[in-house]
Amino acid sequence: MSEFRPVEGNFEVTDARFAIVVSRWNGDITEGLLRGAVRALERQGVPSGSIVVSRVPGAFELPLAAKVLAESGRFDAIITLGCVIRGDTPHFDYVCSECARGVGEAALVTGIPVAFGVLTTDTLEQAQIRSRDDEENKGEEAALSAMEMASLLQQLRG
Ligand code: INI
Repeated sequence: MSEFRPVEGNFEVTDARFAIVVSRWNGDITEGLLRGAVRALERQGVPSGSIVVSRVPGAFELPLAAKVLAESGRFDAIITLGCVIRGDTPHFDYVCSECARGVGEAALVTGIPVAFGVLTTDTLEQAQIRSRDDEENKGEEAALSAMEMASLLQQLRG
């Protein structure tokens, strides 16, 4: 059996810079996601001076802000945080799909990782569970993904 040299991301990202874009819609939830994301970054030793937080009105606006931040060349990864609750809006599907598509496109056109920390839930209770200050916090998960991808791309680019 051949030995392959693994090329994998890790969480040694103390010299990396991160931008977090947070939507103000469902602010109680998105601020919980933000606390989780910052907690994860700081746990890995990312200094607060290497984290920029920017706010947008709603999840629909996340992709453009993420793209502009990625294009700035100042960040190794972007983290988007938002919350869309099905019961709150008849255009739930449009907001969610456009947000997800746009976040993915921002990463592909800029070559900078953009993590998708956007909750799309049926109820407020489901969103609360995923934004609490515990291990289920999805902001934390998005930050972990951003760190791993920043590290992986550094290695892939040599
Ligand atoms: N934006 C959200 O982030 N979450 C929602 O639940 C939501 N609802 O319910 O409508 C929402 N709408 C606003 C949207 O993201 C845009 O800000 C708005 O359409 C202006 O472009």
